[in-house]
Amino acid sequence: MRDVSEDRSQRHRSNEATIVAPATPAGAGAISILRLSGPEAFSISFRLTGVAPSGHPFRTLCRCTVRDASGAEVDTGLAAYFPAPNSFTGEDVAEIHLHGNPLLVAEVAEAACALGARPAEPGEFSRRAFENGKMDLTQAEGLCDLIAAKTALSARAALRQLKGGILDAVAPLRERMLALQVLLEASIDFSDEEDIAPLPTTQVKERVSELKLTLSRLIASYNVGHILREGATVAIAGVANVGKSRLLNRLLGEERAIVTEIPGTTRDYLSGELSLQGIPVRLVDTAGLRETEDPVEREGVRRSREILAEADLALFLLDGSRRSHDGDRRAYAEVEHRPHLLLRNKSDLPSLEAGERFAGQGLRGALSVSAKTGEGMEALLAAMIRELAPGEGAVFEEAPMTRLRHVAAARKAVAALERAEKAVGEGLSMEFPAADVREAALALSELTGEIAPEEVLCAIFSSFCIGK
Ligand SMILES: Nc1nc2c(ncn2[C@@H]2O[C@H](COP(=O)(O)OP(=O)(O)OP(=O)(O)O)[C@@H](O)[C@H]2O)c(=O)[nH]1
Ligand SMILES: [Mg+2]
Repeated sequence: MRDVSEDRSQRHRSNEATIVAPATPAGAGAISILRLSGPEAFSISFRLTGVAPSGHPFRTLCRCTVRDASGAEVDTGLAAYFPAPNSFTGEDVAEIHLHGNPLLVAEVAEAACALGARPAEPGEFSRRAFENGKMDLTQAEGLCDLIAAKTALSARAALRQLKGGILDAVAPLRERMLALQVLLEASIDFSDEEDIAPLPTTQVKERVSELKLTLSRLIASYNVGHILREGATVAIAGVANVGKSRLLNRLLGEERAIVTEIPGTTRDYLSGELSLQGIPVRLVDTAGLRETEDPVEREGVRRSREILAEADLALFLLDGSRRSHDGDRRAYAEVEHRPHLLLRNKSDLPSLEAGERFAGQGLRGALSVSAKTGEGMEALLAAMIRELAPGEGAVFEEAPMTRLRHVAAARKAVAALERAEKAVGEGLSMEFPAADVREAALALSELTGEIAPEEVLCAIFSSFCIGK
């Protein structure tokens, strides 16, 4: 893992308290690990296990008898010591491996507290790692996401973030901003000295626009990043009776939705989850988009529109066994300008209009599928992956932005750079763009947590589980 201790050593604050918590989940298992971090971690562990830190090589496990605070035997186990600063938290860390009975774990944790430790708060180990410069805020988030990832691909993305992927993209940008700020300030200070040329405006503009471009690429990576972290919503849309529900059932591999030949069967939306080659997907079947007098169906259509508005991708279905009509075109107008795939369903039936055009495009470009026989499903899945994770290889090599927090900070930086551009364009004194560029750099410092406010840090770390 990338160590950022130098960047943020000023943040270091010594934690007086020694904390203790199980590092393994609650419940019975082969083993459970109790972790201690802080100035007393070694001495408390020594009292509990009899393993002297000085008499035993660091970072290796040593067999021991575990005792409670009164010295009574509780278990046989293993102990290991990780001295500061080469530990997860950057402090002295001791691990005691016990047999996996929650009662034993609670007993030994209590004994540790009797000897001077206190129970750790949620995320407190990670928070200390962050405070001690072992990782930046995006890496801490990556750690949290790695533990929570629902698919292997999500886990890989979280791992890249944990290893410093976002930090590696953002830190050099901030350096470039600070360097530009210095140059701009220099041109103010020396503006009355004739032999020092101020930075030409064109060069300033060029540098600012390069920075903006890189930031906008990072912001765009959120499209894939948030899908990897939270999963994508894919909505199935189209007029009544085109086979939306049957397609949902086909893709989920179960009879989830009611399918009938009666138009208007689906009134409410319903959904199921699937993994699309590792991309977590929530697939939503919606009520057919049509004007109707029936208040129940009308409410269903309204909800469908809401789902469509927030979906990452829409699968728009036509019934390939009949000519498309105005209703299809009106419904299509609702998805046309959002990410969507056009599908011609019921390919098992004879097609009436092979050369038909729809909404200005040849229907030949539409994917031909049959929810009934499964024909065209592989091509459909491949197309969905292409839409949800464009440039799959390239994007997945990097660590995309995964949270709105990242995007908000990057947008703040872009806005500041735009102000700088404007100031330069208006020929204002260089101190104005210099201040704007500095503000952009500060926004990136917020992203990595260098200057994150306490509430932000609390919100992030308290969402971690105890022992993390
Ligand atoms: N032959 C054939 N029939 C299909 C196919 N897909 C759906 N159908 C039939 O078309 C009719 C409508 O299917 P549904 O899945 O209920 O259609 P829907 O779009 O969900 O309809 P609403 O819920 O009313 O909006 C049913 O009789 C299905 O069996 C297909 O690929 N081939
Ligand atoms: Mg339906």
